[in-house]
Amino acid sequence: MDKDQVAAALGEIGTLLELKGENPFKTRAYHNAARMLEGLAEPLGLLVAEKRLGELKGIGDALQEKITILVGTGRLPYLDDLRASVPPGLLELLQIQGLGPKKARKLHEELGVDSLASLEAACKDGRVAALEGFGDKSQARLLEAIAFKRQFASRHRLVDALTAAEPILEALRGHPGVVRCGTAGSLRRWKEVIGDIDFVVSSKRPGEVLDFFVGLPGVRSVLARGETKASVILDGEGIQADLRVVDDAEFATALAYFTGSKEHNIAMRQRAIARGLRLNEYGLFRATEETRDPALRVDCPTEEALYEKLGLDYVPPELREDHGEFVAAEKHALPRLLEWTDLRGSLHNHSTWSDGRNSIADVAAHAIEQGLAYWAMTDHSRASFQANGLDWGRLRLQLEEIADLNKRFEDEETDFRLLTGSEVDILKDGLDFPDDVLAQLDVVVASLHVPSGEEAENTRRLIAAAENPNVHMLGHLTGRLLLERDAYKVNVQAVIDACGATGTWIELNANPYRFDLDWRQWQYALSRGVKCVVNCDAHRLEHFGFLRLGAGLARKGWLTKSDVMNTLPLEKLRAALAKKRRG
Ligand code: DGT
Ligand code: CA
Ligand code: CA
Ligand code: ZN
Repeated sequence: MDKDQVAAALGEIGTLLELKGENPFKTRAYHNAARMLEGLAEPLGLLVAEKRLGELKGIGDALQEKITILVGTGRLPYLDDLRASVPPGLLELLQIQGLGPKKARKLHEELGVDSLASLEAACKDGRVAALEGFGDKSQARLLEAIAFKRQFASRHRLVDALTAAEPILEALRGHPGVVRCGTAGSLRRWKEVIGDIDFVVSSKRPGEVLDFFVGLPGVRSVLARGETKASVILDGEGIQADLRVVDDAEFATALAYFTGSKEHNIAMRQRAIARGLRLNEYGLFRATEETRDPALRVDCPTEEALYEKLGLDYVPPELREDHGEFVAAEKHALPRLLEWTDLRGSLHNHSTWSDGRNSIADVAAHAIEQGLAYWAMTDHSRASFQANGLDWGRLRLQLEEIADLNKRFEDEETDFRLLTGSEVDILKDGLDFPDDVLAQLDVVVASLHVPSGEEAENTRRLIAAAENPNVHMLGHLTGRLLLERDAYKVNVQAVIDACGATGTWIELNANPYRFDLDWRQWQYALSRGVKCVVNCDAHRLEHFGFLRLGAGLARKGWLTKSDVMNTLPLEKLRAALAKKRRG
């Protein structure tokens, strides 16, 4: 274990001791030691090896011993025992704003509260208010905090869940007792917002794998640990992760079951029943009753085999939402979905000219390194003054800089090209640049940054922008920020219709806060003949990674390579951009 992991373990001990009502000096010693280790300049391993832990302030014999064991073995039986002695629901209570270990303990001892649900019940019937040290106000605040946690803290943006899940999946993969493993649930379906992370593992030694899982460095606390499953809270945002361990013969059906969605599963079950079979998390069985009898098992070594047995083409996880995938899979009519490597560049991006972090030269160098073919610089227009939007004077200078850079790429025989452009603001009465300026730009993205409160008004402005022949695409059409801000009021279908009628493309903004237009709208957009552009809306180099996220959301929207304009090679893209202008 490294020092951060040891610090986390000590902090957890402190918290658990507090929950148990241990003497405050003792609990504080653990928290102080944790903080001290976090700030430690020397490698902790070295201090341990040279037996110099005692030199550290506040580290007595007991702590020295525990730190030495943690560094050496990565485990601490003392902590395991401590965890087992505290009801898992109590730890969950600590995630409630304004509820520390002391109060949680009191609620537990006096009212028997041992979970969020029982705390909520105790608040609702007034028992918390009656408790000494709480009162009406704090009861009301707790209820609010519970509601808030339900609504937000238990939901996470896809990118945060992916980031939390990836190292754990890697670790599971590396465990010798693991045969196959994968993520399941909404994460595997690439939902824009995730409740909890689900892992499925096949193994002959479930106990060993579960021990390994609950002891992983990224695990903050253990909510439940059974014979074949466990639930934990991960470090960072505190995302919950569930792990199920199954026999390898059950792996494919378990993976399918826990991938969901629930709606998709229900339809799968119905199809099995219609064939005289039974489908559950343990397998597909020749039976008319619930069973787990291996003798009745229809061999399904892979998900592909399972789908085939039910008369279906393989349905990619992104499409498992019961949004028409069964009809298509039956008729061999599922689309061949976009791959993120099909994307050759992004057509909506920013640089230091407006509110981006990196210079155009640095952005271009990075794009070349990533093997991309083009990258449009669409900095903000002047109405976005808070984002340092460009007026025509500065835009003209930017065009010169881009021309110089492109000249250099040409001289160096690099195929990559920068495209000029603007993310032009959609104002009350038209666009922020006149047509003669827009006509000089390679790429024009029109975005509504300051919406009105009226649906009709927002819809009117967006349609007017779509009708402008100089506008290639609408940016982040609804303005939503996931888990932060709802979409502004807008008649999305009417705007899509206008885009269809005018040949205007719609962006799938791949920023993980946005994923706008929503995946649920693309089938309708496709039916109106609207093309998509998967854009990073990059403000810094790390945002290039959004291409992969956005491509997943495009897949979820049933989009194929030919539906997405930025899969085109440069010359074809230029032709398409020009054609859009000719109408
Ligand atoms: P989330 O975690 O809220 O973002 O959404 P999911 O889809 O990951 O849901 P979760 O974690 O509760 O369960 C994982 C999958 O397990 C779910 O997609 C389908 C399956 N599942 C869970 N409960 C049920 C159920 O009651 N019936 C059926 N048919 N499937 C279920
Ligand atoms: Ca889940
Ligand atoms: Ca789950
Ligand atoms: Zn924007």
